[in-house]
Amino acid sequence: MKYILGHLNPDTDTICSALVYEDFLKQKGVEAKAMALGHLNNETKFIFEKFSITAPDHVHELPHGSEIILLDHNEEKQSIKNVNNLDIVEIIDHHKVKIETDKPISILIKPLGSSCSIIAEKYLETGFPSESEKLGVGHPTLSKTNASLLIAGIISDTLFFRSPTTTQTDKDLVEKLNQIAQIEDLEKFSLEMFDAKSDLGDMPIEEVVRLDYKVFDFGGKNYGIGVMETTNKDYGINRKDEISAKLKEIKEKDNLAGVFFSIIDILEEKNYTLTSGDEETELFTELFNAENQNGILFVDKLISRKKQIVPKFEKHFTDARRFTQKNHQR
Ligand SMILES: [Mn+2]
Repeated sequence: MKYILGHLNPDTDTICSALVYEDFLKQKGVEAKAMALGHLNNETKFIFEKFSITAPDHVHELPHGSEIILLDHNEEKQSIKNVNNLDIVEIIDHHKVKIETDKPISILIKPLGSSCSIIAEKYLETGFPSESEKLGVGHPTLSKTNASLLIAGIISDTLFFRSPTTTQTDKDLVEKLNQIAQIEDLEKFSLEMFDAKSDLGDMPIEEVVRLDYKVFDFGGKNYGIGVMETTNKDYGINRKDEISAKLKEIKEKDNLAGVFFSIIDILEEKNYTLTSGDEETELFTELFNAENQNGILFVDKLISRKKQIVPKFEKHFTDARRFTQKNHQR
């Protein structure tokens, strides 16, 4: 059995790509099971209700030596707890590569807007057959529901093509997929998704922060970066003091060098960031030329953690390390 695992704090792309890939592998005659490393967010729940999908089982740890496929991530810190004693047999992802393996494995990493795009391309290789074509064992076809799930993943990760991570391929794939999915109004569908994601009610603040949260190793130090992609930015801004206090707490508790939390207004494409302390505020302000608005760091058009935020940090810490090394050599 191959377990297909998306990343911790799962989002729509990670869940949908894993589920559809499970179906793809099964149709190829491979025993596979998609599992979720955490609760589904409200956007994913909305999708599952809309298309009557059963949520994948949760998993916290797997038995030693289990075969796993990493989907939508390749970093240990974003993966299942005991990833180190599991057997990674395959990786499918669209993030920067940061992995070392002890044997050759199958790796498919593409600079596309979502992992669902990469899974969609697997069907494209065989001409995008719809379910009605009944090609027989070993020739996967795409059901209406699965085509819808792939569209949902692409829309979610690219913020319906607003994110700078979007490629022409993502747009072309959505058009092709929708010939099977037949979603009437994609714009309307995307707004329903974003509104569902933005509806957090009285969720405890720690859950709010960790809803879309990842830990990164920058120059040997660990930093947490959470984002809240929303159509209701005031929800986060109104809770800014609670959030800042929680970021400080998480920094201590998880032994991190710093924690950042970006409220991202999807429709206006604006970023409002909170941090775990003065040093972090200074760093963020410097890196992104942010404007301090009553304790919130405002940056226009900064909406992608993957393509805009993380690379800036990476570069900053790599340059800093080079500088120190050079000074040591002298
Ligand atoms: Mn993704």
